Amino acid sequence: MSILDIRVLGDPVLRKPTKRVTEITDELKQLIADMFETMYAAEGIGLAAPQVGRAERLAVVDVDGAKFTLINPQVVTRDGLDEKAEEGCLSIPDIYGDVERRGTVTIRATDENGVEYEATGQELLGRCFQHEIDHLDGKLFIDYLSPLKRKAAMAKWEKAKAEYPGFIRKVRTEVKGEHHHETEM
Ligand code: K2U
Ligand code: ZN
Repeated sequence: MSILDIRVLGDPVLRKPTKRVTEITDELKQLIADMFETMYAAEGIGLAAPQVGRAERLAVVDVDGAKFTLINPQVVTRDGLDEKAEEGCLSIPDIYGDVERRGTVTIRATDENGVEYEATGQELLGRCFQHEIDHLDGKLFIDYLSPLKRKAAMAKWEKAKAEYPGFIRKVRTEVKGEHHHETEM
């Protein structure tokens, strides 16, 4: 398995419509495994295929150990109250903003074995489902911010994006246990 580069805001792939998955090939299964590994290395709870440069309807989620592979996901119902919570995005590092979403969402998707399933998510899981499915429609959480908040976020991003030449964010693995001490003088 490998840790993939994450595409950041400005890369057109994040706004491209994604293609439905028509065949679950070994290559796609490898991509799913790499997306999980990349998500964990980036300390995320979700990751969508466009974020690793693939314009396909595929995302992965792991909220408190509840793991989901979302192939061709769709929202079936949105219920509950509108809930506002702060969101971030692995493709827009260090930018956060309050996003209002329905509290409960039921989705229908296919898993990596080609089995179709439905899942209902509330709170963080429900929000993550909606955040990832938005990615597959080229939608980002900053699109929900008020014009003023979005302007501020974009101004901050204009400065920060210099750290990501080619709109690429390299994900580093945290090497467990190895800590570098200053050499004793
Ligand atoms: O898709 C992504 O960019 C990963 C997102 C998913 C997400 C954002 C906001 C709310 C729910 C899910 C995150 O950056 S993953 C980072 C994170 C970790 C714990 C809690 C919230 C966000
Ligand atoms: Zn995101």
